[in-house]
Amino acid sequence: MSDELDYSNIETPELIQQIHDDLYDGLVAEVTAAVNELLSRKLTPYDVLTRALVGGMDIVGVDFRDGILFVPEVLMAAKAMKAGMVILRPLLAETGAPQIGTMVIGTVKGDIHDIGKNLVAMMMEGAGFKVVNLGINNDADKFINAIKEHQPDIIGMSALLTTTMPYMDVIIKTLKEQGLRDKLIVLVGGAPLNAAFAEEIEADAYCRDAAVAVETAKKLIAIRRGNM
Ligand code: B1M
Repeated sequence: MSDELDYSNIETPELIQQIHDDLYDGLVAEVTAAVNELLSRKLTPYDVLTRALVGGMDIVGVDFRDGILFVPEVLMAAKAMKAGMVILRPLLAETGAPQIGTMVIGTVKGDIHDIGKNLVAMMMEGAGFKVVNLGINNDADKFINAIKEHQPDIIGMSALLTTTMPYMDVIIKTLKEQGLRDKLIVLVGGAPLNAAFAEEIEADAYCRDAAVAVETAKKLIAIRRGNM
């Protein structure tokens, strides 16, 4: 139980290392307690997110790729990561920034990876955007319906698989067919993507990570509104 875990005697660099290990082992209570301990030491929520949680998930990713970890273990790691994100979400959203615009974001059809997409959603909320998070496995109709309902300034699409990233092209083509493309800023992201792919499918920008997504969204909104 997290109440029984006392990390107060561990130095910060070792505690970050401990989170990497606990995330790897899918230990929800331990990750929760260690995240709270780091926050109590006045590390920013963003630092805890990037150095402890994202850093830990990077290690999981390498061992998954190399066949050292398998899907059940990675799912447990993802659960531990999400437990940490639950603590950080309100803190990242608590900046009091004025609302800048609305974003509809989702992982595309065939893809169930949602950790990175949820991070982007959290960081966008923290930067003052209203975010409508469609979740995973979204086909073009789901994006179109959400656009009609929420009238966003931006849509964000996420894909983590080389087999699902081409579906972003289908969504952009559908937006064009429905006369919606030019009204929107289209941002794409996910580990297998790059700027050349974004250009090829005529997205407005590729975002390497959540911080870049926020920066890019703010910049492109300012340009659209003639403030730059
Ligand atoms: Co999956 N998986 N996975 N997986 N998984 C990868 C992506 C993989 C690279 C692992 C590997 O081999 N090294 C590999 C893909 C290979 C490829 O296509 N090139 C892979 C595979 C093969 C699979 C399965 C096919 C495995 C199987 O079943 N045999 C299967 C596919 C299921 C499906 O989607 N249909 C599968 C399943 C799973 C789990 C369910 C076990 C789990 C997902 C749990 C969940 O998300 N709820 C999982 C995980 C956790 C991973 C890894 C290990 C970690 C992904 C992650 O969460 N990273 C991943 C390896 C890796 O990426 N290193 C892997 C942390 C996250 C913070 O980073 O998602 O990159 P990331 O997001 C970043 C940026 O990319 C960017 O900002 C984020 C924050 O900084 N970003 C955006 C992301 N989306 C954005 C959207 C934007 C902007 C920026 O919009 C504007």
